[in-house]
Amino acid sequence: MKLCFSLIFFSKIFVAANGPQGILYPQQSESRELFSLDGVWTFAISPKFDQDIGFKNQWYRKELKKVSKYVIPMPVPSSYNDITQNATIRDYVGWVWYERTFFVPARWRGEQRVFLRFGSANYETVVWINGVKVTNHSGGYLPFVAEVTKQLSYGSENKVTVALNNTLTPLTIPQGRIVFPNNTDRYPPGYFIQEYNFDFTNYAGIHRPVYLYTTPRSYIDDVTVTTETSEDNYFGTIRYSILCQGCSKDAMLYTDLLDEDGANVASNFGPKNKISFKRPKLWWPNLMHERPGYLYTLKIHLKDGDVEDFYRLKIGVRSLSWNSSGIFINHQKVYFQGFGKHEDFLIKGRGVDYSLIVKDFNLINWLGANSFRTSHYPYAEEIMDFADKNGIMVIDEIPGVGLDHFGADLLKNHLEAMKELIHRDKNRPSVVMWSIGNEPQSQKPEAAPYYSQVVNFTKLLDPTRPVTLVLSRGYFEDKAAPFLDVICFNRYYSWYSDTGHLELIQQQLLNEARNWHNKFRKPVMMTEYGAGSIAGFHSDPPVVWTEDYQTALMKEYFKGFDILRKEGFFIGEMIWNFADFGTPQESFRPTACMKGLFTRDRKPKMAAYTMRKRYAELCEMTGCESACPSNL
Ligand code: GCB
Repeated sequence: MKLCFSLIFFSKIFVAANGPQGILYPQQSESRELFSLDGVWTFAISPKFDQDIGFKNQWYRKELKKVSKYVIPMPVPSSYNDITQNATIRDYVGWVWYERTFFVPARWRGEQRVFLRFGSANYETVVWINGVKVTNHSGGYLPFVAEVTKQLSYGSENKVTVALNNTLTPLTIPQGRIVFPNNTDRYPPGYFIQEYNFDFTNYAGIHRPVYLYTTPRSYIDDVTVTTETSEDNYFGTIRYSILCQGCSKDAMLYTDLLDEDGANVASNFGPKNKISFKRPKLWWPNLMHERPGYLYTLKIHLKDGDVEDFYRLKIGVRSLSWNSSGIFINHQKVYFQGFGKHEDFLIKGRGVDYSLIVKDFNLINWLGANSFRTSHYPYAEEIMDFADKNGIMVIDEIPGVGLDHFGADLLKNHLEAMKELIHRDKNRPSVVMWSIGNEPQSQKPEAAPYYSQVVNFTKLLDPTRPVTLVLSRGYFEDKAAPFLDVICFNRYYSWYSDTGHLELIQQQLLNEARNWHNKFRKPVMMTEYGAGSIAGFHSDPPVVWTEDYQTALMKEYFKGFDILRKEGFFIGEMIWNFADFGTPQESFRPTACMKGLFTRDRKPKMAAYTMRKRYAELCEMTGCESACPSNL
């Protein structure tokens, strides 16, 4: 393959100014070591009415078992809620404490830097190493990292302590509030409840892997990659910029582009450059090509005097564009066939678990889907890796679910979360759209300046992807849609409205989708529709909560979707939800939200078979024929 160098060979190396700025996924390489701190940690909750005791009494300087009467083992990663038989722990709102010890090899002393990285912890987190605070983080779904080189003891035992608080307030993303009822006849003194504007369990804990990893003193701190293809897809271009930390001005950066067999496709150097080459193996979404999800490896080599660092980033080469009626990948129009999901499972709650990830991607392929939305928060990097590899397009959503008032302080936190999300996922080919939230009260006048700022900020950070916000207010009252590239809307015709009247679905769906497009002249897709069903409940004719009703309802939507698709502006259908998922206790929910195609433990309901058939037929109509399930 021909290699084309750009003109910016010798541009000055980018040296990060104020400490680590990157959040690259930790990896082993010729120059890096990686230790997992996952396992069973020690855990304690704070006394309900003395929430600050751990801070006042400096629990992080002591052993938890010496300061708390009730110390129990707790798996990491996992939510803590469903691990014990204790309802107080399940429903706990406030500060909990985690602790574990670990050894650090003596050979790490000296020339290495050491970092501690959490994939996520929900929500407010403070971390100490050997009693010294090393970092804190707000937000439940994104990674954070601290350099701990100076706080560690080398060649001996170390202790990490984490204080974590799951309380949601009007200023957190997502919002919540603590409510103290004032009727003392009915509630004991100090009684309160946590309320929030969403229906999924606000699982809490250290949810994603915890890693300790090393880098050399000078190291590759961050990489940003964008790709494009020529109109005929004959040329592919990869642009990259690399941020180096601790590097001298003479440091050199080299890049090799490797294909999936490890063969070198092109090489280049410099901190900011481009690689252009002929006949790229493109990253295609599932169903649009027989070989979806092709990934290259960008091997980065830093040489700073006698210090060397190596980092390998998986990248997909694809173009992405949009206009008023569609989204295009590699210059071909995309039709989304997928669902909203949740990170949710029995016992572990929202904790990362590879067996569930692999199972879910098997089911995604079995269904013949090409996409999902990370409703209603960013999913684990381990899940996103599978989306990249499998050619599953992702609408990557921030945890801005159900926002109902829009002040400057909230905006600040929203923008921070957006920044962290884009920072984490900017290089992923699977991410084809940013979603800046779900179902806000976007009819309020304050929603207009608020969302215009979130969209502008998002576009400033990443102009290469379209931005959406998932809407539930009517097209006639919504104030956020003018700022968006794509209109996503959620509706539950014949479920939450006109319950039982399946005959109304088509009319209501067609009217509403057309009105969104006519008013705003943007591509439109449906990001939620569906009905609850309890596996094993049946009736003919169908009634609500039966599997029969759920599938009958889906079929009415399908008829509407087919009409809309032919009108050119309607770009996708995502059912709610992939699987049943845990909710807070509510009298109208039988332990979970039951709108899944699969049960919570991934058994197919009738709806799963109906969807599989639908997506196979859709593929024949919109996908690449030889990539459709029936032809594989
Ligand atoms: C919605 C929400 C989703 C809920 C769903 C439901 O509109 O976006 O989070 O789970 O409705 O089942 O009520």
